[in-house]
Parts: sequence; structure tokens; C-alpha cells
Amino acid sequence: KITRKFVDGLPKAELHVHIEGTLEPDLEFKLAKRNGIDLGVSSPDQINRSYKYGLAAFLKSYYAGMQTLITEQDFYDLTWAYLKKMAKSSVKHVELFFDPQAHTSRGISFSTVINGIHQAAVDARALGVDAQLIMCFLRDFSKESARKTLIQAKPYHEKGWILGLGLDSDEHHNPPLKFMMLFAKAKTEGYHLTMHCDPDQVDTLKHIKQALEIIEVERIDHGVNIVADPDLMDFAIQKQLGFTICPISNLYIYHDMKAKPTLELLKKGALVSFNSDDPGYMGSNYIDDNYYKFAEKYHLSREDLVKIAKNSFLSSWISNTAKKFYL
Ligand code: ES4
Ligand code: ZN
Repeated sequence: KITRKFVDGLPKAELHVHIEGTLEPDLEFKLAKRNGIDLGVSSPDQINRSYKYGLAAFLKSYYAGMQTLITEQDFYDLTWAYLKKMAKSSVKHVELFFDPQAHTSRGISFSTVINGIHQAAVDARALGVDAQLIMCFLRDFSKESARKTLIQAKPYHEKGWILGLGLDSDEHHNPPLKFMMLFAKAKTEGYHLTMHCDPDQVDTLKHIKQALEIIEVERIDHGVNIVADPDLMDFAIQKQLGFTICPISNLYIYHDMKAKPTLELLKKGALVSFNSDDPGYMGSNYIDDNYYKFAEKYHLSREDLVKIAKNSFLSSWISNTAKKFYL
């Protein structure tokens, strides 16, 4: 029987969480007050976190919430609140996504964003959490905007503050190929690469194929639709590609945990990990809730969860020496 205690004690890595998506209404309310922003509400529980269905509707609420993040201290507080929670549920390693363009496009400087997030990551070491950053490009922004963002990131990448690159936001009409040249360049600069291929998007299989065969990513974020193409799935398993799957995010955005493809991938031996995506917008369900609730509903065993936790370290970008410690 799976217990909360078992899940909480299991050492795990989180590979798919958007730091801006960890913004809880309480903190949003506090930041709004501190920055003199009128949210039009008189308490945190009046902050609207609802979206009915689909990626576009979710993203609208996500980009609205982050308008209260202004200063370096705001980014620090956001990241620190999240990492402090992770320390309590045996999350030893986190690869945090951040969306610089969502901030630079509203006049916040790149350095404000990354300095705040990075300082919290440094301070979290004292809690036993190793936090690294993955910079995401917004795929619904232009190539030119992504190119400028990569240039802004350069000094921080050279300092070792940015481990890898991702691609997120609205997938419709924004295939991986749009950013082919940029990712090829980034690869030569030593970045690790991953990409979102959200569930059930238009051209979803085409996007997964491009990410795997042309961009040559090391992981896919979500990617559950790969089960519709058995050859491609076998290829991904052969290549030991990581699938950072987010059951509760799927439940909130698509009203479906996508258990069927998730279980099929697990059964076939794919490197599936469980992750939280945007817990501040998904009923405060963090990584431990994803492990627990999925396991409970679909009768996973303790061995299954141990496997998933091991997959999270295997598909992480920690050094091989550090990996051995967890396997
Ligand atoms: C995201 Cl669920 C999801 N998909 C694409 N982009 C995102 N950014 C934050 N959450
Ligand atoms: Zn995501």
C-alpha cells in the first residue's frame, strides 16, 4: 500500500516545474501589495486560478498571475518558497524552468529575473536541495526574440547558472522546427536540450518527431502522444529519452491524467518521471501529490514508484558520479 509517508521519504528529482507556475495566490497577493499593484481582490482566495479547458486557456491565467513579479526579491521569494517545500518531501534535485521572455517583454530585466532565482537556488543547498535552471523560450514569440534571449543568457550560462534550454508556451503553429537553428547553435555552446510536446496538440506527433529526430533533445516534456507511433516510441526507449510527465497538470488542463499512455510508456521501459508542472495553478499539487495521487488511482506498487524516482535521476542532468549515488 502506498502511503504519504512512503512518497515523502522517497528521494526524487523534479525535472518539469515552471518556477512562475509555482506562484500560489497567497504570495501573489503579498507581492501585489508590496509592488503597489491592484489585483482587484481583497484577499488571496479571491484570486482567480480557474481555466476551463486546454493549453491556451491555462496559459492566459499563468501569464496574468506573474505580472506581480517585479523585483529580484520577488523572484527570490517565489523560488525560495518552492524549494523550501521540496526539501520537506525528499526532493534532492530540481531542474527549474524559467520563462525570461515573459518578464523582459514587460520591462523586467533578464538579470533581475535570474539573479533572484539563482540566489534562492544557492541558499537551498543548505536545505539539501540541488537546484539548477533550464531557460525556456516562448514558442509563440518570434525566433528573433529567442535569439536575443540566448545572447542575454550567455554570461550566465558561462558562469554555470543555466544548465539547459527548453521550449514552452502555446504550441499551435509553433513547431520545434521554428527554432531549429537556434537550438543547433545552443547545443554547440554546451546546453542540454529539452522541449515541451504537450498532450493532444495540433500536429502533436509531428512535433515529437521533430524534437527527437531533428533537434535531438535529451528529454521530452509531456510527450504522451508518442504511444500513437510505436516505431517512434521504440526509438525513444532505445535512446533512453526521458519523459517528464505531469499527471495532475494533465488532469487540470485536459480533465484526464493521461494514465493510459503513461502506463504504456512505463510498461515498455521508457524513462518516465512524475512532475508537477505548475502547482500554483493546479490546486497546490506538488511532485509528491503527483506520485501519490497517480499511484493511488492506478494501483501502482512501491516498486513502481521507486522505479519512477530512479528514472527521474537517470534522466536528470546531474553528473554521472552524482547519479550513481541515487541509483
Ligand atoms: C506550460 Cl503545461 C504548459 N505547457 C506549455 N507551456 C507552459 N508553460 C507553463 N506551463
Ligand atoms: Zn510544462
